Amino acid sequence: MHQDCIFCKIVAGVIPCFKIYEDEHTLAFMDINPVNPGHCLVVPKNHAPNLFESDDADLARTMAVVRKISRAVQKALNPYGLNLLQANGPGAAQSVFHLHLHIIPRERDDDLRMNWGLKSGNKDEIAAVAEKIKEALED
Ligand code: DGP
Repeated sequence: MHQDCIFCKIVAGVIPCFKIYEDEHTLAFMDINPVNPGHCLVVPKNHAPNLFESDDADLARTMAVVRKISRAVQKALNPYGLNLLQANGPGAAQSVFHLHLHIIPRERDDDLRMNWGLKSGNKDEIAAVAEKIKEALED
């Protein structure tokens, strides 16, 4: 665990999150600043600051979980579309330096641009969407 890494703290359970899925190597949880409802993140538990420094096995496992969660999001929310996004470096608007994949459900005409402003989401709404995604994972 990296002392100053917020996602390491979430992985360790020191900071709470709306968890969707966890296994030995990977954690999926809701983004606290959702750009659209259902916006969630998948991280390897082992710290790597970005894609360049990631471990092959961790990356492969993370991507497998990204697909699993994306399927659940698709089933639970039936979005207009779904994007994956992964940022490397401040120039790419990376703000948390622990490798993570964004799963972003799209809404019709949401006019979403790649670098959106971070705005706090409504916690009750985030929790409710997390439950829907978790139910779809169990099916
Ligand atoms: P990026 O800008 O690509 O590094 O994305 C980081 C995302 O992490 C951003 O969408 C907001 C989210 N985020 C930041 N801090 C927290 C937190 O403490 N909890 C959760 N759940 N998400 C966070």
